[in-house]
Amino acid sequence: PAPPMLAGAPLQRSTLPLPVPPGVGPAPGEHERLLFRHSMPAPWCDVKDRELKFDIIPNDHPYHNAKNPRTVGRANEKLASAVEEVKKDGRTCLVVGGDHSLAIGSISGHAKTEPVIWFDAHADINTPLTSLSGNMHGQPVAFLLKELKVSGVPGFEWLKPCLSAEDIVYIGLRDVDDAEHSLMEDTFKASKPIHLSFDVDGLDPPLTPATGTPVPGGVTLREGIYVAEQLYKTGLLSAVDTVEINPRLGKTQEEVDSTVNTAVSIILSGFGKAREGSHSCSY
Ligand code: 6HN
Ligand code: MN
Ligand code: MN
Ligand code: MN
Repeated sequence: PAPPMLAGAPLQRSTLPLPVPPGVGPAPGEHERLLFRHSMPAPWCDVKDRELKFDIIPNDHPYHNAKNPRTVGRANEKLASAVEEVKKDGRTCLVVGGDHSLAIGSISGHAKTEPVIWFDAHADINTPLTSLSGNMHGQPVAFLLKELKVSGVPGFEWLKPCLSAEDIVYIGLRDVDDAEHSLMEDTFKASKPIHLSFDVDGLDPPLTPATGTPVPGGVTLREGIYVAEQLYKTGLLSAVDTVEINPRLGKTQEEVDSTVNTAVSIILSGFGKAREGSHSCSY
């Protein structure tokens, strides 16, 4: 069938850089295996895969509270270049993580990336100074915002903050640290290419049990799919991150399967699968 249209261009979708951050989450290749074992055929998508390999930097001492800054910084530098290449190729970019710190590279590589939809239980806007956990997955928004001027972090010398606070829309927030409250703003002007950064912990925990920081009271599957379908329908969805899927944290095979199946159904909706049945043209 003829491919559907996205933003007026023939659809050549789905490139999969698979950035599994070193030492964290599933073993290399595991995401890919899980994703393909569970994915339904998507015949309208022309998929081009790639897998990124990252180095663990020795003696990677914290920068203020931020842990593993060099390892995470250089991994993100590599991811940013990979995303940039995919976008130059005119494709929609799907990144399968990995934790949410990968959004620093993914969004930087996407560059003309306003607005960003941050789907998450968490605001991920701590700085190396405010973070209580030191975990980089709680800080990507701060690194990306021009207003916050995070600088001097080893491993991130390449990074140029590319977002303004008004470019970010949060969906699903329900676990925001005190220090994060003062840093937030929601505005949405949907006329430019959209970047969806989808943390599966934005959904209600029983849907995606295999994730690191679940928070009760999340978004239903119906609502999550609706968000992805509506973003697809704007014709402006230009890049998608799916993050915090960690099969090692599933207590049973069933928990792993439901997490992966949920993520796959969100991805398919963002790439044009409609619940009433998919069409070979947009609408
Ligand atoms: N994530 N606000 C907490 C922190 O450690 O900074 C939680 C971050 C969770 C990050 O998985 O979205
Ligand atoms: Mn995490
Ligand atoms: Mn997150
Ligand atoms: Mn989260």
